[in-house]
This record gives sequence, structure tokens and C-alpha cells, in this order.
Amino acid sequence: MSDTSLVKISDKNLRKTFLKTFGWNESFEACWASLESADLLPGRVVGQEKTHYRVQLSLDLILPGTLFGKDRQTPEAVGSLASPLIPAVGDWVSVQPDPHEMKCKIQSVLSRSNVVQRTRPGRDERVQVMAANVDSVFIVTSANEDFEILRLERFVNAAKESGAKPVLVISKWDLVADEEPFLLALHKTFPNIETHFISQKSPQSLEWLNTHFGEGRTTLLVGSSGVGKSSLVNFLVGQEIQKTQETSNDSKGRHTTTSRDLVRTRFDGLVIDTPGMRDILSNEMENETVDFSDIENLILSCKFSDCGHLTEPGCAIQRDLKSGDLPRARWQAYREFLQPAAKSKNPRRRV
Ligand SMILES: Nc1nc2c(ncn2[C@@H]2O[C@H](COP(=O)(O)OP(=O)(O)OP(=O)(O)O)[C@@H](O)[C@H]2O)c(=O)[nH]1
Ligand SMILES: [Mg+2]
Ligand SMILES: [Zn+2]
Repeated sequence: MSDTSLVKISDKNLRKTFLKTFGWNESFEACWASLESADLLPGRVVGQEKTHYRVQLSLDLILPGTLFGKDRQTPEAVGSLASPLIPAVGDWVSVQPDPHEMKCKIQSVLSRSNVVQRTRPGRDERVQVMAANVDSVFIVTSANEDFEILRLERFVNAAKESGAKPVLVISKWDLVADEEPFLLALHKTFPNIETHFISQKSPQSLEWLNTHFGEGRTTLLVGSSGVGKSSLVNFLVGQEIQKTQETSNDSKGRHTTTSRDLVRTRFDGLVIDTPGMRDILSNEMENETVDFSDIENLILSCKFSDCGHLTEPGCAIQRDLKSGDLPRARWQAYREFLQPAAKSKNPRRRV
């Protein structure tokens, strides 16, 4: 870490500006006050890809963050709501910066104001936190075959359950020949949900975004792959920071975005881009290549940090495989994911 970065993150005024800009509020402040925080700094998790985190520590400093040190401790939860042990994007965390290695260690997760989560249907009903401390959720769907009212309803309900405000964003409006069926269906099912029709080709259709974002407000984008979430993020930031890509026509689909990223918009406020997700009720076939957080979280509770998950005592994977809580197929998929070169009769599907 350069000396200037160190000065910046320890400067009180700069810290204040950073915190305000990134959505810090009184309840985080209260939570922070309860911490023994002499050598810790508050940061917001702005990136998550599997167990790799990126933590924003000042307006212009983001450090890679690890969950635990050699002692493999999971971070401590502070406060009550959800008492998270595993941070998600959007979480406020306390970190110990490591100036030599240019990284930081996540020590604790501050009490969340809310979480948006998805459910894996099945007998164990696993839930997976998509993002924490979210004010609104843009449910993005393109005005083509992706448009499906029942699915949108599930997203709207998940947003409502989280306490965040759902906003329907119907994208690629430039491709629509007949607007009527979309308008009718939306009006019938979601008369009270804020709805916007956007096209990246029409600046007018994007004007409402000027007023949506206020300082520190966090908006999460969800929706299928290829509906234009990252294109929207690029517009909001005013720069091509996220890769976007034409979706393939071979019905296999593919994810252009593979991580969850929180960035600051040029309208103030923050936006979280996510990998495409067709449904909030995930079925096992979807997103397997990009999201194994259920397994990674499980591995954290194996007794030994170098557990091979075969015959070691205290292995959480073996335990859950035995009980059936972890389906064998999913474990297999995870192992194939780690060794993509391994030949498999059933190549992993990319959705
Ligand atoms: N015609 C039209 N195309 C658009 C619009 N917005 C985005 N696209 C195109 O749609 C394709 C997919 O856009 P992305 O922004 O990568 O989609 P995404 O939702 O981020 O996809 P994932 O990262 O895979 O989840 C790109 O080729 C974009 O240029 C729009 O308003 N109109
Ligand atoms: Mg994307
Ligand atoms: Zn194990």
C-alpha cells in the first residue's frame, strides 16, 4: 500500500466522505462503536467472486480481502440482524489492512439493514444471500422471450421480502414492435410497482435514472443473462467498466458477468451488477459455473483447513453428503468446476 493510500484511509475527513458516499448510516455507526476497533477500519464489500472479496476502504482504494488468516477463523458477526459470518457484496465489514501485501483481512461483518436472497428449492431450502444493505432492486427483463410475468412476480416478491423497493426495468424497448401486450400484462399484475421501459439507444428512456440514485443509496440489478444489466451499469457509471456481450443464439446462453460488483454511479448512489440469473428460485442447473457459495460456505466449517473432504474427521462435506443435505451431483459439479480440464462424460453446462 502506498504511503498516500495509507494517509487517505486514516484521514478522518476523507474517511467521513467515503463512508457517506458509500451508504454508511447511524446504525452502522452504532455497530462500529461497539467494536474494539483501534486498529481496524470500516470498509464496504464491493466485489465478490466465490470466496474472493474486494473491500472499498476509501473513495479510491479497494483492497482484496480474505475471510480468515492462517488460523482459518471465520469473521465475527457484530450486531443482531442476520448475524452474518460470511460477508456478501454490499456488506460493511471491519478489516485489518496489510500494508505490505496490499490486501486486508476481514475481521467482522457489521449488522445488516437487509439482505436480498434467493432460495434453492428442495427439501433443505438453502438460501443464498445475493447482496446486503440494498435499498432498491431493479428487476431487469428484456422485452422479448425473456419476459415472463410469473418469474417477474417471484423477483418482485423476493425484493419486497427483503424490504428493498422493487423496480421493474423492461430493457431493449427499441426492439419491440408491439408494445401493447407488455403494457397490458404489466398493468394487470403490477399496478403498483414502479416500471420503466428503457433502451440504451434512447437517452430519453434513461432520464429517470438521474433522480433514482441519491447519495449512498444502493441498487441491486437482477435478471437473466443478456438482458442488459451491465450495459445499464456502464451507462450509470458513464464508462465502459463492465464487459457486455451479445448473447448467443444457440440456447446455451452464457454469462458475461461472473462476479458481483458494487460501483458508484455518476448520479451518486451505488449499483450492484450481478451474473445473470434467470430465476430467484434457482434450480440446480442454473448458475452452477458461477456460484458455488453454498459449498464454499460449507467447506469453511470443515475441521481442518487443509481438509481433502475424503476421510478426514470433522469434514462438513462428507457429513452433508451422507445426510443428503449436499446432493452428490452438486459436489461433483463443484469438483469439475475446480478442474475444468478433467474429462467428464457430462460436461458442465454453461447457462
Ligand atoms: N437492442 C438493444 N440491445 C441492448 C440493449 N441493452 C443491452 N443490449 C445488448 O444486449 C447484450 C447483452 O448485454 P449485457 O449488458 O452484457 O447483458 P447482461 O445482463 O449484463 O448479461 P450477463 O452479464 O450475462 O448477465 C449486449 O450485446 C448489449 O449491447 C438495448 O437497450 N437495446
Ligand atoms: Mg453482465
Ligand atoms: Zn472437508
